[in-house]
Amino acid sequence: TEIQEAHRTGYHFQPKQNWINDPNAPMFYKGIYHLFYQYNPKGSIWGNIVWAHSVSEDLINWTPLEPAIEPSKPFDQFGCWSGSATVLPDDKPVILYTGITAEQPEPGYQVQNYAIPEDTSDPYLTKWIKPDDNPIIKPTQENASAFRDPTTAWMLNGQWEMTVGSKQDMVGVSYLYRSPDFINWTLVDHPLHETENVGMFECPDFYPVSITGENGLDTTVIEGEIKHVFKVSLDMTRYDYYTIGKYDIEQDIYIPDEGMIDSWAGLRYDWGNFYASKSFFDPSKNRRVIWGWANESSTIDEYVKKGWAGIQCIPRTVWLDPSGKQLLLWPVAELETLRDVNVQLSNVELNQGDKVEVEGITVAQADVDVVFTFPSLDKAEAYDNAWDETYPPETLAENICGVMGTTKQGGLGPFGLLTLTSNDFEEYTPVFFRVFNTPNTNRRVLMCSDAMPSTLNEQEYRPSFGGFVDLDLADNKISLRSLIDHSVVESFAAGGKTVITSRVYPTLAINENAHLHVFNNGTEIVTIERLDAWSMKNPMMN
Ligand code: DQQ
Repeated sequence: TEIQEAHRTGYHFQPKQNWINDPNAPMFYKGIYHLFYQYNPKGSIWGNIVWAHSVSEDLINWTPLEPAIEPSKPFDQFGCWSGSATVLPDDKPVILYTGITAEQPEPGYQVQNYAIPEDTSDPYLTKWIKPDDNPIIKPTQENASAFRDPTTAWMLNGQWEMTVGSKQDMVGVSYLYRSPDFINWTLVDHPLHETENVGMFECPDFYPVSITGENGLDTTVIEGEIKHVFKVSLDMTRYDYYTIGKYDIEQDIYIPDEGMIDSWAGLRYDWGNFYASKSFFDPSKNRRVIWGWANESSTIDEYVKKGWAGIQCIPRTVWLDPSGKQLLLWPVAELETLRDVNVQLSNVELNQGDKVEVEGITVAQADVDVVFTFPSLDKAEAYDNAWDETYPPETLAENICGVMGTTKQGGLGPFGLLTLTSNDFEEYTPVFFRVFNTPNTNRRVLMCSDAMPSTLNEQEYRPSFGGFVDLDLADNKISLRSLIDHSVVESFAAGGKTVITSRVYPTLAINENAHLHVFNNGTEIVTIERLDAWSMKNPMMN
């Protein structure tokens, strides 16, 4: 049981016990942040799903309330699945969610429902009512078992619009609905968007981003100096993919920008364990924030034994990269209030084979921010073109990370952090870069977060997650921030260009027996220009 306790996170969102999955209907209302989430009140595997509810003033310290929405009526008696909140004019929040009305056809007969607060003057929105005119949207015969996760609504030509995830065979479909009053909804004759060969669109998210700054925008903004983001969670690969494009309000469709890859090989919020995410606009700080769920990577037996499963990743501010070609994601600034003891390094040279230990903080619960520099790209190792033939585009980065781990010496890299390291390196979770010499600049910088050596327990799922970082390296510099929290390592490269979350279960590198090192295993010298590492305090966590 000591190990089970050791794997619980300190500052990541989780309830006291039991299973959690998707974040639902995040919102800011009368000074309070709300997070609802899919929760099994009866155990630590998926099932009996209700909407659990917690509130916060800072997105970091959380107080639990009673579940907001639970199965009770014919329109949701077999489950209350994911959905979203919209704050209507006059400060009236409404939740749209998927109700399961029958167990057949599997995984359940799906309708869309609404719920409203009993008392809108209560900033905690403690009690929710499910009116009797539910369900407000029924599926067709064909999509009854694949018709779920309504989005936050926006307004077009004086009517509300929102979209619901679905599929037709292997085509992912985002059905569009329209309503004058938020209760009577009609299906628009064409979807907002559809994508071939990807399967079910789970948890779609559709929102504007500014092309002139980092500020976020309310979902009702549909015109101006903006682009739109369309995100879906694809259940066959279990990643959150997005494209950037245009919401064409004449045709009422979303059109990805030229050059966007609208498939499994497309852009991801996170190249690791991060799913079913949902964003919201925070008017108090003028930002858009994304919540995403990180499932366990251990066996079901282990969830049952430890009595809990699943965490929410640290909420991330999201905005458009100045290139317009991708998003940037960065942990919300409030996380920094948990920073405690600090240690720093500066101008430390790492030769091939060097490991420098970072001591003096609680490295199993830490925030590490580092900038690496190097003299030039001259020693970058050759990119092997055979990889492009061998691996499918959607797993290319991960496959290269798998074959070229930290122990294979390179030219410029591998270099980076060895997190959650045991005394004699029996266990370590490396987060690192390898730079390749290739004419394809999109594949020059590879970031890896490798769970393979993370634990001696070979039962665990230990993927070598990877993603490319779209960076020209003209300044011979790259930054890395890792949030380490016992069984999770969330890492952000180059200011949030590429993000990877890994769940890991060390058997030795736990609590005070965990170490942190900075390493280089390339022939080129790499300098730690600056490193800051902090112990992280425990917030109030449910
Ligand atoms: N989880 C919910 C569904 C959603 C899926 C059920 C995504 O509404 O499609 O718990 O993880």
